[in-house]
Amino acid sequence: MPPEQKPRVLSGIQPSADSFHFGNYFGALRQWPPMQDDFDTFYMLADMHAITVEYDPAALRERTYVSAAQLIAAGVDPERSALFVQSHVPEHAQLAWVLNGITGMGEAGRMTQFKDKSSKNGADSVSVGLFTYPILMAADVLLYRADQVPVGEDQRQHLELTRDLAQRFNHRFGETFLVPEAFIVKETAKIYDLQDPTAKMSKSASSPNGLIELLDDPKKAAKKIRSAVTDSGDEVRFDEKEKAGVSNLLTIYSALTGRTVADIEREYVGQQYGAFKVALSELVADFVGPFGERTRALLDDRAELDRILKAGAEQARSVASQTLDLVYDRSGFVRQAL
Ligand code: ATP
Ligand code: LTN
Repeated sequence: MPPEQKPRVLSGIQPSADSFHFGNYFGALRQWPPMQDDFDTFYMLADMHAITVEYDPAALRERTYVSAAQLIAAGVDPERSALFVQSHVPEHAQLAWVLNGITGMGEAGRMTQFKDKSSKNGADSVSVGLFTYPILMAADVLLYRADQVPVGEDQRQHLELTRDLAQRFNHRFGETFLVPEAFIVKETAKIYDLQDPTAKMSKSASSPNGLIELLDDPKKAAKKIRSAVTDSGDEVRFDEKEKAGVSNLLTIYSALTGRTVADIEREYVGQQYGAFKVALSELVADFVGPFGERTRALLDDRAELDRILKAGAEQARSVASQTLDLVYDRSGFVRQAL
């Protein structure tokens, strides 16, 4: 199929850490490369989202490159996808402003991620940018008229808001946006912290041992798996309520091998956690080792990364500018004389 006939996908990730973690990877990123077969794919480094909390500019710049390299190492193919940096495409900020005008304070205030983050940091230290973050995210998606948006469970509510805003704009100003769907893989929609298996694996985890980073040293990653918190029983069985830690490890095992959870349970019948954790720790080390090497090799050629991101931004802009033109027109802005 020629690319213009394929349905579109857009997703984004913030370059807000030195490495992506297993939550990002299994929850979202892993879905990105296979979607290149059937969709016209746009993958974005959300640097403008990353400045909504306190940050260091030099670190942001470096993390943007490291993030681009990790996406390519994970299988995003710049020949088949537009891989780009959000701030290279000014239409994102421009559309976000228009959408600000049709978003209610109340509906923005109901976003649970904002509520969680602001209650953690104290409401006074939270920026207006963090509050309007989901509106920028809606702009990201709607500019490309994306059909599907592959993300983890924690982004579902933001996608609901995106859908609401698309419908509202279409209703008030005429059909303009496509109403997108969240693409969430149930089994891996939420990966939990290894030290606190009731909390989601997150960059801002309380203990660094709670998350496997894709750029972790393989030995360190293996050790984190061996010392993951499991309950006091000894049966390798999937039971999210009673055995949250083991269940999380089973999810990771299944995702890494493509085997079903039931099949893995069967292999470990009559064995204790030890053998299971050792086997998983080896799988994890075998995954992060080559992944880190691929990423570091890509980072050795910054000029090539710059070239890839430039081509991606050009491709993205050619689509985004058309949508924005239509939006400005529908919004009643006077067109500049030619
Ligand atoms: P964090 O909480 O680690 O700071 P985040 O959700 O704020 O992460 P991103 O790095 O932008 O920010 O997330 C990128 C993608 O990873 C999103 O699609 C998100 O849903 C997904 N994701 C993040 N954590 C997890 C998790 N623990 N399980 C499943 N998916 C996750
Ligand atoms: N807010 C998202 C990252 C993100 C995104 C997007 C995801 C920014 N823009 C557009 C999908 C579509 C997060 O994962 N924290």
